[in-house]
This record gives sequence, C-alpha cells and structure tokens, in this order.
Amino acid sequence: MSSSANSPEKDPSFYITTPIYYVNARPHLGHAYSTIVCDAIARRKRSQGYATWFLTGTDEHGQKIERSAAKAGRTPGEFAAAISGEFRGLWDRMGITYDDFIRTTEPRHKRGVQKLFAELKAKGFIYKGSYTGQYCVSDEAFVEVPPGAPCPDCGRTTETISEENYFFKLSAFERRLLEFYEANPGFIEPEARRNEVIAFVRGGLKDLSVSRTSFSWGIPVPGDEKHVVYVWMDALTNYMTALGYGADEPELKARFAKFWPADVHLVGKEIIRFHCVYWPAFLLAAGLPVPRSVVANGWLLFDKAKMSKSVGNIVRAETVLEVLGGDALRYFLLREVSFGHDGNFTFEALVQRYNGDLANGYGNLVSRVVNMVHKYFGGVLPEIAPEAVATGPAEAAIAGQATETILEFGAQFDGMDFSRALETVWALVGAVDGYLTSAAPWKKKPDVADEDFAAMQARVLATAAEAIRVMTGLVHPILPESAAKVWRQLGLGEIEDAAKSGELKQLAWGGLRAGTRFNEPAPLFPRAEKDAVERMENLEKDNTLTAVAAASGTEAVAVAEPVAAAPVVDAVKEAVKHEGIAQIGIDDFVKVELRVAQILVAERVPKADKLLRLEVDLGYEQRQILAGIAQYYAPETLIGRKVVIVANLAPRKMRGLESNGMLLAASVGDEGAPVLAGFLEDVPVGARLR
Ligand code: ME8
Repeated sequence: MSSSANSPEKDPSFYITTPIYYVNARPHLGHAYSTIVCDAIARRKRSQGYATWFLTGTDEHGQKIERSAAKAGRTPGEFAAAISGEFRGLWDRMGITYDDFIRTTEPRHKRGVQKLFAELKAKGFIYKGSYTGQYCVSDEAFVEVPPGAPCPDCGRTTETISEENYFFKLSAFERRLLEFYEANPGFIEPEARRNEVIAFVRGGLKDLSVSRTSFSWGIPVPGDEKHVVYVWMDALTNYMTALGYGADEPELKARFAKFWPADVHLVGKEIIRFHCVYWPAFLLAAGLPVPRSVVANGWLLFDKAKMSKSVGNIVRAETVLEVLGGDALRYFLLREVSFGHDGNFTFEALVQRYNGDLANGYGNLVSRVVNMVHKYFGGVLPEIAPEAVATGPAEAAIAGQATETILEFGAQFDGMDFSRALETVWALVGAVDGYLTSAAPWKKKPDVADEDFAAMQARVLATAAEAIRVMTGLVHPILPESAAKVWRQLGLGEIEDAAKSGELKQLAWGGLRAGTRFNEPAPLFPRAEKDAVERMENLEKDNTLTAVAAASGTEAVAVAEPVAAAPVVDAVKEAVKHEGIAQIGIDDFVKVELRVAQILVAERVPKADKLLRLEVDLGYEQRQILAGIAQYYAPETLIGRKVVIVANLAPRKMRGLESNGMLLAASVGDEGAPVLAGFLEDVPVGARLR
C-alpha cells in the first residue's frame, strides 16, 4: 500500500475501492471479506488524518447478468436493482463506512464510460474488427482455447462467439506496461501476484475486444449503438466515474482531481489481470494517471474450495452477524487469514477465536478492569500519588510494551499484515492479563497496610486501564462497534470523535487522566454457547439460496424458493367473514396513500420471531418498514417483489427500529395468515393505488 509514499503532510487524500460485485447472485462471505478489509483500511486512514474516499458498488451489465435475470423471469434492470439492494443493505447492516456506492446502471457511470471509449477511439487506440473465438460468460472474458475447451481460469464451459467487435490496441502497450511495473514496484501487491502479471505480459499481448454485439444489456458504444461496451471496460471505469470522471459539475470535477488516481484498488486474486494489465493500458492510452496500487486478497475457502456461488459452498455474512456479531466476523477474517493468501473458513475456528481471543481475552480484560474501577474506586479512575507509590518495573514494562505495540501495529497494519498487527495487540492483552493476575489488586495480603493496598490497586488499575485505552485506540478500525463501547466505558466519549479529532493519530502512553469517570460496564463479547456452531450451520441449511451450477456453465441464478409456501390455498377456500366495518366516503379513502413498492432488503429482526425488517424502493425514495410476516415468508423470497404499502402511515417504533409504512396483506384463515397483495401485470415502482 502506498501509505509511506503518500504521507498526510504531502498529500492528505486517500482513495480506496473494493471490486464492484456482480449482481448475478447474493453477497456471501467472500465479498464481505474484501469489503471488510477496505473498511478497516479506510477507518484507519481517516483516523490518521487522510481525507479518505471509500468506494464500493455493483457491476450490473453483461451477458452473465442478462442471462441470470432471464432465468429468474425478470428484466435485467429489475433483477440488478434487487441484488444490488442486497449488497448495499448488507454493507449498511455491517456498518461499512463507504463514501459512495456506485451502480454501473447509473447515468453518471454511463456518461463516463462513453467518454472514455470515445476518447480512446479518437486517439486511435480503438478500431473495428471481428472476433471469432471462445468466451467465458462466467468470467466475462475472451479466452484463447480451442472450441469446446473449458475456461483456463475457472474451468467452466466456454462458448464460441463470432461477432463484429471494436478492439483496443493492447498489443501496443506491452513494453510500456513492463516499464511501468519496473518503475512502480508497489503497483501490484503482493509480490507473487506481481510476478504472475509480469509473466503474463512478457508472454505477449494481443489486442482486446472491447465491445459486444450479440446481446444488448450494456452501455451503448457512442455513435454505434448496436455495440455495447465490453463489461470489463465498463466495470473498471467505475473507479473514475464514481468520483466524477465525465461529469460537468464543478464539485464533481474537483472531487475527481482530488482523489484520482486511486491509492488502493483492493481485488480478489482472480481478477488481477483485468486490473493490472487492461486497466493501466486503458489509462495510459487515454493519458490519465494510473492507480498507485492494486492489492490482491487471497481466497476464502470453505470445504477446501474457493467460496463461490457456482460451487455452492457459500456462507452468508448474515449468519455470522446473527450469532456472533459483526466485530467477531471482522476480527476472525483479519486475524485468521494471512492477508494475500488463501484462508479456510470454518465455523469451529470462528467460534474458537471468538471465545479465546475476544470473549476470554480482550472482552474479559476490559470487564475485569472496568468492574474493579467501579468496585474499588466508585467508577472514578484513581490518582497515582507518585510520592506514595513509585511506579514499579512491572508498570514500566507494560508502558514500554504498549508504546512498542503502537509502533509495530501501525507498521504491520499499514503493510497489510493485519494478522500480525492483531497478534501484536493480543500480546499486550496477554501481558496485561498476566500483570493483573500477579498483582492481584482484589486480594489484600494480611501484612500489607490498608493505604499501601489502596495505592497498589490504584496503580495497577490505572496502568491496566491505560493499556486498554491504547489497545482500543489501535483496534478500532477492525472492531469498530466494540471499540466504541469500550471507549464509552472508559469515560472517553465517542471513539469516532477521537478518530476525527486526530486523537487516535497521536495515540501514546499516558493519555488517560485520573479523575475520569467510567461508565457502567456493558457486555462486549458474551461467550458463545456450545451450540453456536450448530446454530450457524442450521441457519445456512435453512438458507434456500443454494447456488447450483447451471447446465450452461454460467453461474447459477440465485433466486430462492419460499422456505414454506404461505398457507394460502386452504385458507382462502374458507368463507370470508365480513367484519361489519362502517362505510366511508371517497374523501376518507383518498387520505390513505397506497403505493407500489419494491422490496430491496428483507431480513429477520434479531430476537423477534414475527418481524421482518424490509427496505423498500418507492422510486422517489427508499425506506424501512417492519412487517409481522416472518412466520409466513422467508426473507429471501421477498427480495425484488413488488408489494403495496400504506405510504403515509405515521412512523412507528418496534424493537427500537422505526417503521415507515405498512405492507398490505390479506388476512386469511383462523390464524389470520398474511398473504401479500401484488399484481399480475408489471407495475412501475411508486405507482399510486386509487
Ligand atoms: O469479479 N474469497 O465480481 P464478483 C475472497 N464484477 N474474496 C472473494 C471470494 C472468496 N471466496 N469470493 C468473492 C467480479 N470475493 C467483477 C469485478 S471490478 C471492476 C469488477 C471477492 O462478484 C473478491 O474481491 O465475482 C473478488 O475479486 C470479488 O469478490 C469478485 O466479485
């Protein structure tokens, strides 16, 4: 990562991106992994004083999405909106601090892609030709294999295509790219990936097809609209269009000037060629600055294979969030996986790390110290009277280790070695635990005078609390929710304020003042019960989203079947009771604003059996609605569904969440089972019912 070459003094900006995810299927832990890594980096950069821009989004064009939508019986636009909403909803639920979420179907993106295409053509780097050869729809890649042979990258069946295409003169960039890699050794990380890319380019580059004509779900080539721009050229350009490339508005132009080129494109290792060969070649051709680094994460494996929708071995982030919480997931992924390498995901290892490092380690340490400050000092951090009790060697050792931890953690984190960075902090957790145990501030020995014992308690607790403050300030980008709780317990207010004010950048031993009033201890990481693994496994089994590789070799369409069909048929056969409600005039009826809404996000509300939390799109706005239908509808069956809502119902709070509207449903049978209102014809979102 280019942090050293880009210190806040010289250039206070930092721009980081995730890949934009395909909307052919729902998010899983693999996507969450890359997004969490970017989020942790963005949080640390902000706290270190960089003006940070963090972009994520969805990749919505191309043949793969068009086919997935057709299989699901939806238009590509509808299909893409629903899955894109799921990605965004999940990132929001996980507290991902993205500054922008781009969808490649947005006008701002189309405008920029067309501009880049036109510019490359005007400069003579794009020419018309025809392509006959193999295409891998799953990777959206032109591949050089004989007809009938599988894709050399992913092993899926390839298709022979023969169509008129525009070509980009990639062959002209072989030397320039090699020179560029040579002059910018930090451009590709880690090293193994760099060697792979260099070997690929040395092997010779052929011109690259950058348009397609055999389908239409894409951005039209300017001036020749039977072509759509090749989905990878379309997708890669998102990193610039989201900032404002192609826009005329002065504030967007300024944003582009401020943040481009990107500091880090974080990507999975399988898409390194697109980012390190095609992307810089397009930019060099257009005369635009090339990103400072492309950093590849390894794969998250499950059952020894890359976790992927087509293999069908995915685990959803929601499952882990529900049972252990978001910080547990973030900690596990960054601690367990050595960044850049592949890493196994197992529920057992997750629970073991959670209980070992979080519940029994950091969480337990915080709870012991905060509780003792309450018990022995009424919740006020005691003064250490220097003349009465000289700070001893044990305290000096903790202080020294904490100071070193600050330095080491920073270097390791900024070098993307998150696992070691966390190990360094946990060594301090262990040291403070040992220090507490040997000092035993809860046990007064008979030969120690009362005031000496009180002085020892003060010294030990103040030292331990200060060490906790240091650890917490360091791990806050990785454990944001828990760090915020600990900061409050230490009486320090909001850690986000400390991050913004530069306090965390100046983190150094000795910042906790005597007299600080601690807040009540609050549980951080309740020990995971024995059945935690089983609960997560069951949640995954219940999840009907089983990605089955389709016969065509393309990725499966992830549209779930209902877990249990709503008990409609029998119920509606029953006589309908008229409930004798008084008549109203039309004036009363028009007071009720009924509208068509599309469900973007649907999820269970923890500890509420009946409630689902929905995010719905009304065309002109998106809002949250809580609906008591969880026992009748599995959340995943609702995504993308168009429903009728009462749009002008006053907001209500349920389980601490605000509901802005109500879903209309028929109430059938003795139990009043809800059956959602819907339409046989396609209706636009936002349409009013009257
Ligand atoms: O490739 N382990 O989208 P995609 C680790 N739209 N990371 C994983 C992973 C796993 N098992 N599975 C997915 C695309 N990822 C293109 C990108 S960018 C201009 C266009 C992460 O939905 C990883 O970052 O297939 C990977 O590169 C990305 O998700 C692929 O997501």
